[in-house]
Amino acid sequence: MTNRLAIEIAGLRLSNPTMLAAGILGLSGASLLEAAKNGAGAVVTKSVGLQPRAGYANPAVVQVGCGLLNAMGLPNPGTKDFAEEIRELKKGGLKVPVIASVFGFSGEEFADAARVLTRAGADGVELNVSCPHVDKTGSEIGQNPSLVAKVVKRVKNAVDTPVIVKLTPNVADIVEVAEAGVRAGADAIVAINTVRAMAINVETARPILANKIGGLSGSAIKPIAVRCVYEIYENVKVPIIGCGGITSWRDAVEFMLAGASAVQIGTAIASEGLEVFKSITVGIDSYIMEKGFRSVKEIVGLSHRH
Ligand code: RRO
Repeated sequence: MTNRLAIEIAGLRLSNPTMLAAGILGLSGASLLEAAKNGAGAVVTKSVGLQPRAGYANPAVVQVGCGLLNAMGLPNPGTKDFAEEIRELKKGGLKVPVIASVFGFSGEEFADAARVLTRAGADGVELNVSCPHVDKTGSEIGQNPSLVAKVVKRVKNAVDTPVIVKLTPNVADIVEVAEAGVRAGADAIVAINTVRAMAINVETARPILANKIGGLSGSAIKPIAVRCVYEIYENVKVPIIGCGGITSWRDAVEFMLAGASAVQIGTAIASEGLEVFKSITVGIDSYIMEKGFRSVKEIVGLSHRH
């Protein structure tokens, strides 16, 4: 029997279009495996760089209206240690693609990190050029199309796996950045990372996050993310992975109608638990059956007909 939920992204075969987003549970092989066992069609690791980083002081996460605000500051064990996690994970029988999210402070660092983690068994790499609150990396690269192109080219020359670029919404024109990434060889795009934001405690008059400024995720950013996917789909040919506030199957379908071939789920795991992968997958399946489609592929970009 053919699986009507199966989808291919730049050569990666997903049995359903849900993915674990970067930064959520992705710091250990065991938690990535848990997400896969709960139905994720692919898993993305926390962003990992060449050197270990402690990240920012607490409070690093705060709940705000309709979302979460974070400034974790790229805490990670470094590629050398994390390569072991990936090796164990692959030995431990992971049945879905694992995508290594990598960051660096230069194109060369991105390429070296990507090389180490793909050699350890990662099936693809996601370039984090979009973290909104760490100096000299993340959105400082992702806000500049020529820097994005430079990083993508370096990584493409370093690895044989698909290279996916995760974009920041904190730009005037996300299409321009997406096009630069694709011209440089990106195989797919993730839209979007968190929206630069802050919260202030009115009793103490202090910014709540230790880093003061952070990134907003969750339902609050969903319409921004849908708009970004829609605009990118009109202008680039590579698959788009939607990310930003997806909590229900309706959200997932909305992103697919906007042009996403798959969706990443992050913040919703905090409120819904890992069951969210199954509930979204079952909901998408019922939707395509009820609407008379044979495959989930048929709904990708459908809203552009109107
Ligand atoms: O670690 C973080 O603070 C972080 C990262 Br790497 C990112 O890409 N997006 C975000 O909201 N936080």
